[in-house]
Amino acid sequence: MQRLFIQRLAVLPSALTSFSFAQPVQTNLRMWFDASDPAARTLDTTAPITVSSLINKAASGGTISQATKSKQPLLIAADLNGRDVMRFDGINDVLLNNAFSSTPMSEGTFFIVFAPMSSNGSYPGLISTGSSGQSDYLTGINIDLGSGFQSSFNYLNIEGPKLITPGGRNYRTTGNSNPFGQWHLLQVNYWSSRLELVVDGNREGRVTFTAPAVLNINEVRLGARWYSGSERGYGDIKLAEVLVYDSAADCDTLNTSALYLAAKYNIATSYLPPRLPCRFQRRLHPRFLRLSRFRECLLTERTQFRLQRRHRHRLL
Ligand SMILES: [Ca+2]
Repeated sequence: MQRLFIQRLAVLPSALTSFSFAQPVQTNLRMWFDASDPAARTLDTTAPITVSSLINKAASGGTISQATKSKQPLLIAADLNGRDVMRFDGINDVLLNNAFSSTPMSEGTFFIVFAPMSSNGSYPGLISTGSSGQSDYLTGINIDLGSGFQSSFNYLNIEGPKLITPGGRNYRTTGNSNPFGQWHLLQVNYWSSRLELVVDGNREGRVTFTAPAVLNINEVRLGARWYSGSERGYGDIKLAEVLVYDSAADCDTLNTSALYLAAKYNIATSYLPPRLPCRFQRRLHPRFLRLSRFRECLLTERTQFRLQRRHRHRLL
């Protein structure tokens, strides 16, 4: 039985890595900032070349920008799988819109393709949102690298009004650490009853709660934060692309959009393709599904597996 299971599992990697998607799921997509897309960005071509604005490619629109050259992130051409990315300097670089939207999000699912380059503490930000002029950690969300000096990517802090333990918390699982300069696909679930971090498709920290607070997006920042009355927490990071859904994304959305980013930037992840073709689903052993860290989503696949077994004669 064990051998049979291994044989079945062995067919998976090549099958799974062949999946990729040309576009992320558009339903409930609230923000889509893509520095790799020449049509979605404005550059200041005075050396060094910098990014002065990014349009929101999601249907609701909006632009994040920076008029001051010295505060614009560098454009680094063909830096990641042949794609252009941005480098925020950790000193004063930020792209922002302080009148992004007055309609808050009840939940949020964030995907961020980024590389932390260093962290000297003071909560260097990847992304920050909140009510106008009010602290992100009280009115929106902040995803940052934490309060203290770090020598590797071993700390990721997530805060916001849903959180029951404000003041900083490391969502990287104890013992997990990656060198600075390495690219990752982060997924942050800021859902109605829980807040959790997924790094390259592997679930790490999680907090559950019942706070019904909304997530305000009057102000949106990439590369910095706003709290205690001023802009601060500049991140020394590279950023390629950000997707934000204003919902607890379903499994198909999670996996489709994650695989779109993973394939585009050639980042190894543990995401599974949604709705596997019948020939692969038949080979999925339930034990494999139980082993996965991405259990909720795989329950859908398991259900599909069972349904397909039951109705194989009709599906094949
Ligand atoms: Ca600068």
